[in-house]
Amino acid sequence: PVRETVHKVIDTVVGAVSGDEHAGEIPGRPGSAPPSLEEPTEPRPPLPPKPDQSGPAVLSATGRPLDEPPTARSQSGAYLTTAQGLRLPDSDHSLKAGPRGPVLLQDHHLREKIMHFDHERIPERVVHARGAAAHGVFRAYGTASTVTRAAFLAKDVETPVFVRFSTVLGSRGSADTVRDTRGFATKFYTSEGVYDLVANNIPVFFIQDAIKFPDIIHAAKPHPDREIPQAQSAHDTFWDFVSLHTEATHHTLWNMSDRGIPRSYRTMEGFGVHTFRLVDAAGETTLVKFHWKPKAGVHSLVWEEAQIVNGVDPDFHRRDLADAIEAGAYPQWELGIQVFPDTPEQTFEGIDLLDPTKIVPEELAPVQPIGLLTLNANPTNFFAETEQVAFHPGHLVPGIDVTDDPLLAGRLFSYLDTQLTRLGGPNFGQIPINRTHAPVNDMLRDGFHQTAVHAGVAPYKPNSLDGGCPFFAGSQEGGYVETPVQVPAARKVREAPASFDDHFGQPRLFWLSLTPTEREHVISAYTFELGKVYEQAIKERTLRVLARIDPYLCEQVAQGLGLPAPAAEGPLPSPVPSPALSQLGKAWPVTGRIIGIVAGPDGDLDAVRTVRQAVLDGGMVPLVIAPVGGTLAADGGTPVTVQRTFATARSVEFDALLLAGTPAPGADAYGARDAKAGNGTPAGAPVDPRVLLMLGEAFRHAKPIGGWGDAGPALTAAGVDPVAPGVVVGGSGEAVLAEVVRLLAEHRVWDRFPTAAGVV
Ligand code: HDE
Repeated sequence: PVRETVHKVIDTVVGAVSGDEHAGEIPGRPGSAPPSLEEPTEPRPPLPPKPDQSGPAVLSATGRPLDEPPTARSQSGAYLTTAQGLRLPDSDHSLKAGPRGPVLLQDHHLREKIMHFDHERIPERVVHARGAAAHGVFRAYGTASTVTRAAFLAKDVETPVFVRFSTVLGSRGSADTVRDTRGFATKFYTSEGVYDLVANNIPVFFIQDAIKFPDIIHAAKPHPDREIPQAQSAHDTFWDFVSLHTEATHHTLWNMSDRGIPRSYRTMEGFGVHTFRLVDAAGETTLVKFHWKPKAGVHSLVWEEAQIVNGVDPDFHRRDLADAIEAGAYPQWELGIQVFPDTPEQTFEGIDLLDPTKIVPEELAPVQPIGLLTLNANPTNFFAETEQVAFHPGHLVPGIDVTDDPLLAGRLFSYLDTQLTRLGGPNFGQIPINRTHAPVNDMLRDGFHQTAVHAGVAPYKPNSLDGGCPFFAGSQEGGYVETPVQVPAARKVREAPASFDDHFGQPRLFWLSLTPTEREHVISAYTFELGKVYEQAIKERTLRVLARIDPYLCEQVAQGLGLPAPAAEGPLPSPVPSPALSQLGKAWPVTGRIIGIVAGPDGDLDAVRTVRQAVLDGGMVPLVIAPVGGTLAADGGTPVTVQRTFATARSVEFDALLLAGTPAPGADAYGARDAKAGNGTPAGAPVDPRVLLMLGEAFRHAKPIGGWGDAGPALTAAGVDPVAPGVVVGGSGEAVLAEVVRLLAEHRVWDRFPTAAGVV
C-alpha cells in the first residue's frame, strides 16, 4: 500500500491521468520519460503549488483567500472586533456585576485587550536601538557590472529598498543628536533575494575582532549600577576601555570629530567598513569598500547645537527625515566603490584591507559611483516596519561575497542570533518588511510565529514525493556559489596579524586631514568628554593616546582638563593628508534646508510674503516665526501663516535666520506682544529675549543671518556683529535672501568660528 500511495502521488505530481496519451509525461515536455521512484533530477513545476512561494498568508489554513473582503487581516470591516472577529458593542467598560460591582473574569474582551497590550513591547535592539527608516528605490548605473554579476547592479535596474538609520548606544527612546556613530542599513529587495548593506557613518570600527564586541558595548553603554549616562560616551567606562584597547583610537577620533553629530541623516556618508569581495560573470574577483555619498553634502551639527536639540527636540533626525520625504525633498545618496585587486596579501598600498580600523584614502583609490539611492516614502507603521526590520551582513546575492575580516566573521553569526530573541523566533523572514521579493522555497518549517501554510509532504532533500522539488541552482541558474578562495595553511591561533598593530598612524592621518576649525571641534569634544570622566588615571591614559596622534591636540585637551600634557613616545609619522576626509570647503545644493523668518505683527509683511515664496521657489523650507500663532495680516494683505511662535521656535531648527524689518521706524517688530508675568519676557521690551536667544545661538553656531529694514538694532542687541562674516543686513528682503542662500551652500559660515581652543 505504501508503494501504491507513492505512485499515486507521483501521478498527481506529473499530471498523469489514466487513458491520457501523455500519461506519465512531465507537463509541458511531450515525450518526456515517466517518473521513476528515484529522486527526480530535472527541475519541474512543484505540485501542488506552495503558498509560501508568493509570500505567506495568501490563504487561510482552510483555503480561504485572505485578500478578499471580509478578511482576517487587520483594520478591515467597519466594526470594532476582538482578535477573533467578534463584533463589539463597547470597549470602554469592563463587564461588571452591576455598575459598582466586581469585574467578572468571564470578560474575554477585557482579558484579550489587556493581555495583548501587556505584550506590545519587544526587546529593543541590543545596539542601534534608536532608529528611523524610509522606503526608497536604488537605480544602478551599470558601472559595477565590470566587477560583479549582481543583477541589481546592472545598468538601469531599479530595486526597492528599505533604509534604517540609527544611533548605536542609546535606548529606543533616547535622543537623536547625541555624540555617537550612526547606523546606515539598507535592505535591497533584489530579484535574486535580499541583499543587506549594513553600514555605519564612520568608515572604521572600534575593534578588529568580533570577540571584543561585548567588551566595547558593555563599556560604552550606561554604567551597570545606576544605568547612567544614557546614549553618551562621556563617561568613565567608555574612556577606560578605549584608552586601554588602543585599536579603538581611530574610531574614537572620528566620534570626537563633527562626524559624531550629523546635522541630519540626509547629510551623512555611509561606509560598509569591511572589505567585500565582488565576483563577475567569469568568476573573477575584486576587493571593494562600499561608500554612500549624500547628494546634500556631508554636514554636522556643532556641539552646543546638538546638546540644545537633545532637549528641545529629541526626535530631531527622525522628524527631519520624515518631514523631508513628506515634503517631496527626497534624500539621495550615491553608492560608490573603492576597487582593489584581489591579491593573496589582500593589502593596498601597504594598508591591510582586512583590518576594519583602517581606511584607504580616496586620493589613493577613488570612490567610483555605481548607483543612486532615493528615499521616497515614509513607513506606514513604525513597529511593523522600522522596528521589525532585520538586517544581516550575510544576506548576500550572487556577485557579492565576504572576506576574512575577523570582525565581519563575528557579525555573520550575530545578526541571525540576535533576531531570535528580538523577534521571538526563527520566522522573522516572513514579517512583511523582511520578506524577499524573490520566490522562496526554503524547506524551513514550523517554529514560533509561522505564518506560511506550507503544502506538500516532503520538506527534505532528496525526495521523490514532491517531484524532487525544490531543485538546486548552479551559478547559471542564479545560484549563490561561494568563491573558492584559497584558505592559507595555518596553525590554529588566537592572534591578530602584525599588520593590525599600528593603532595611531591612521588617526594621525585623519587629524592632519581636518581643517583648523574641525580640529578645534575635536579638541573641544575630547575636553568635554574627558571632563565628564571622574577617574584621573583614565584622563591621563587618554592624554598619552592623544600624544601619539598629535602634540597640539594633546596639549590643548590637557590644558582644558588642567593636566600636564605628556610628550609623544618617539617621532610621529607624517602621512599625506586626505582632503576627502574633511567636511569643509565644498558647496552643496540647498534643497530642503530650513530658513526661519522672524516677523512681528508690525513687520514688513509684504517682504515676508515675497521672501517666503522665494525660499519655496528655491526648494527650501520657509518657517515664519512670530510672537504668537495664527496669521499675520496687520497690513490688510494676504494673511501670512505663522509656523513657529517665540515659545516654540529655537535656533537649532533653522539652517539660516532672517529678520524682517518694520516698514515704520520704531514699530514693534519682534516685541513681546504675548508678554505675561512669569514667562521671563519683560513687558514692553523692544526685542523679545527669545528672539535675542535665537539670534545669539545662530550667530555662535556660524549660521547665515540676514535682516532688512530696521533689523540692525535687534541684531546688535543680540550680540550679533553686523559686519561679521555671514551677517547680511541692508538691501531688499530678496537681495538678503540671495546672499544667505549663497552662504548656505557651504553649510555654515566657517570663518566665523574662532580657531582657538574653547569654542563650542
Ligand atoms: Fe552591528 N549589530 N555588530 N555593526 N549593526 C547589530 O543586529 C554586531 C558592526 C550595524 O538598523 C545587531 O539586528 C557585532 C559594524 C547596524 O536594524 C547585532 C559587531 C557595523 C545595525 C550587531 C558589529 C555595524 C547593527 C543588533 C562586531 C558597520 C543596525 C540588532 C563584530 C559596518 C541595523 C541587530 C538595524 C545592529 C552585532 C559591528 C552596523 C547585535 C557582533 C562594524 C547599522 O547583531
